[in-house]
Amino acid sequence: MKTRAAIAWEPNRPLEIEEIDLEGPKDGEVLVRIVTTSLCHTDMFTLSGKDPEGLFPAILGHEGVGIVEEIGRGVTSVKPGDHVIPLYIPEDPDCPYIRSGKTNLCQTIRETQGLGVMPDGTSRFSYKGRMIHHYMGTSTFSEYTVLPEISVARISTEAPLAKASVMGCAIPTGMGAVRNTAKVQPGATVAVFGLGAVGMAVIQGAKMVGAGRIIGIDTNPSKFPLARGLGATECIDPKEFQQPIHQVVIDMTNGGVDYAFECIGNVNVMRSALECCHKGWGECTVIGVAGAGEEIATRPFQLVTGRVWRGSAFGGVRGRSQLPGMVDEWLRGEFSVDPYITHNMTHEQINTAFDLLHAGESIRSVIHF
Ligand code: NAD
Ligand code: AHE
Ligand code: ZN
Repeated sequence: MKTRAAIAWEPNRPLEIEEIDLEGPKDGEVLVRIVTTSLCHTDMFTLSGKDPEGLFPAILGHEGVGIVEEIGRGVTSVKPGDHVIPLYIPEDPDCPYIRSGKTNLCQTIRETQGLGVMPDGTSRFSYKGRMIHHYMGTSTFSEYTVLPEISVARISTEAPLAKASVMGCAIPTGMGAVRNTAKVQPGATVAVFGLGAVGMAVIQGAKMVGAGRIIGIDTNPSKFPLARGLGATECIDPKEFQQPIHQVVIDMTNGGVDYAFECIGNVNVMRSALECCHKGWGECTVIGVAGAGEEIATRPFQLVTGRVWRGSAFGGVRGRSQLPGMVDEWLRGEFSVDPYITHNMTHEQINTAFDLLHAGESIRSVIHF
């Protein structure tokens, strides 16, 4: 079949919308019509050429929602008409990682996903006979996309598809990092570095679990009103201080925070986020994604004296078994996705979404097909 898709031909080149060829679902695969997709910083990161796994040409996009149109042989858990969120971390109940109960990092198709192909080693996308890579196993910047059955989460048909794309990455990532990874305790003091959609979801999650103080930190103060609206008790701009930001936070909190989250992808800030944690117990969760060759550093003494450094992917959320429940929380009014959606646009305007995110002017742009 044909589908209109935004092709990333090479790093740092605007996406080009073309009608491309899409092969139908093979065994164990599903064809999904994407209704909306939103732009996450990680798509921009990969387009920048800094992603060691970045492959071109590719159909980017991993934060979306759609409707199952067709299923391949052997697919039993979804059917045409089901509303689904594509999962860049699948959930295969037979995966030893999933069976361990210790992680959401299903490895069943991780290798082929990283190579930009389906589990059988081939791509479903092509343009004038040239193979185009899948991205993160999802490729939601296409009107139609093909995914493995284990890479879709069936959600309530009550969820408005015009908004649900943000449940494909930002919100579960931030909220999940608070609840599943750091397990933030009621009354805790929390520092959130980076107030994009992910940082905002950390703030919202921290408020939901009853954190006492939530300190939002960003070099772009235009993010502060929304951060406060979602639950930040204070917001600070590192540029306004003479001292390093970790020291500022330590001074504000009588020795450091209980939990810090890095939601930027800056290795220097990852160090600050660790070092603003309280001696003896403070825990830093790294969510931001850093470029090829970049490394984190600190004095080991920071860890010896009780601080913890850990990371979180997709908020530790197991997509098929836990994401539908998070969508239900949204539908019950336990949180709102509306504050995250600062812009709505058409597929043709997708490069504007990149420009807005790059300029720090959007939280999430939702692209409607
Ligand atoms: P975003 O671009 O919307 O937000 C980043 C924020 O960081 C911006 O508000 C920016 O002003 C701020 N910032 C930049 N440099 C700063 C500095 N030195 N100090 C303080 N603030 C600074 O991005 P996003 O979509 O919210 O994603 C955030 C990060 O999380 C990215 O690295 C993204 O790739 C990553 N991410 C990871 C996961 C995961 O599962 N681990 C999931 C989604 C996104
Ligand atoms: N490909 C990059 C890493 C990118 C990365 O860390 N991806 C996160 C999700 S970011 C969503 O916005 C993730 O899920 N990682 C787990 C995994 O298995 O990829 C690199 O550095 O190679
Ligand atoms: Zn993302």
